[in-house]
Amino acid sequence: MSTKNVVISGSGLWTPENIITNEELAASYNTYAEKFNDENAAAIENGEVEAKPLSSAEFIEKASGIKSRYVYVKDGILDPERMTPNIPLRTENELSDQAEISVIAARKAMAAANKSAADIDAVIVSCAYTQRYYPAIAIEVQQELGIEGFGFDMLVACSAATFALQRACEMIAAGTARGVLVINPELTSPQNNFRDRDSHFIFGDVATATIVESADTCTSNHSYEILAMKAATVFSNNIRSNIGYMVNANNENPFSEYNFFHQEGRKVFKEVCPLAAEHIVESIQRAGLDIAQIKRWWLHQANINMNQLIAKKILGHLPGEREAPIVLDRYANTASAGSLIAFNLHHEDLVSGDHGLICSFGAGYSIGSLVLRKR
Ligand code: CO8
Repeated sequence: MSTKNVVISGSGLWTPENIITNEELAASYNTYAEKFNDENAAAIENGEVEAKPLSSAEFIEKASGIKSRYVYVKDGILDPERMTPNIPLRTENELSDQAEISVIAARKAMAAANKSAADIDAVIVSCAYTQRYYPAIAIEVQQELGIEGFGFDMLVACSAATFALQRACEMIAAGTARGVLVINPELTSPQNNFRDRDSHFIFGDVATATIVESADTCTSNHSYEILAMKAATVFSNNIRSNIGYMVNANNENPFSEYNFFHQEGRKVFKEVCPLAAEHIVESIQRAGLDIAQIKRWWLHQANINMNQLIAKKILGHLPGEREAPIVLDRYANTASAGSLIAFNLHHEDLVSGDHGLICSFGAGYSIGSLVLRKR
């Protein structure tokens, strides 16, 4: 199936108003850890309980490149007695949290692409977690925006956005939809274990949206032909989040470490970097291009050292800020949305004929890429 007539024609970004700095996060975690250690001093002393080690803002920035993150709701996260956002439950008649942020990003993407609801036939909400199983968040968004046709949710952790864009591209190429709205409402903070020193700093909240359509209908000022796409998955237990609909039946504590996001960060780093580098090279070959022809690298935003290692492997040099823009310093890891935040903020300066690559890599493991050419 040729994808050459399929274009990305609009991008939207919703950024939460609330910021948490590394300093704030480390201070709150350390208060929690010191209290825990005080309360368990005797058990720690005789080896029954492990002391909680302390965190530091310096470590976080050095190990990850993250300086701060945006969160949907800040209230509760920094409270050492709670350490999770305080998000009031909405009634079934209210717009759900994820639909609300999806709609904001979607409207921006539709405006950028000069599209109205009547031009869209399908809505895909694709992210690391949806806040419920059904009705699909995508169908709620579809109704809110007045879109006819169909919508569905899909989950592929870090590669949810790239995998959904690929499905959208296939729909346009197959003629089963005229325009597809892909949204990635990444509300990671409720699943982030802020009591875990190794991961409390990793994630942030955001929503991105993208319009995919045929070049024949495109009237956008900034549009990109999809020259090639590639998706790959390899099963790994090194990044897991076990919370799910069986939690009651399992008679387990829903707030146990087992249920929250957890990872073997070092192993992930070592295993994913070579996989991603190899994948990217193949994807560019599939587009019939050379590495040197790629002007902009919109890479997954999990860890700056990871991005530098992958880019250096492929390019032979460390990429500059314009070549491979970094947004994780402000946004942290936003699961699947990171590469699309980078795309949203850093694509308008490209000129006709310039090539770029969107690539995600992470949990699953999953890797997804799209090679683009500006029209
Ligand atoms: N403060 C101070 N010191 C610390 C801290 C801290 N917060 N954490 C660890 N340390 C210490 C360690 O104890 C260790 O000490 P020692 O050397 O004495 O043993 C030292 O610092 C180094 O620790 P690490 O080896 O753990 O540190 P690294 O340098 O490897 O960095 C990272 C850790 C940042 C986790 C890094 O390994 C990494 O980024 N790995 C890849 C991670 C990645 O990409 N994961 C993907 C996750 S996201 C995803 O896939 C999608 C899921 C989406 C949903 C999320 C919802 C919540």
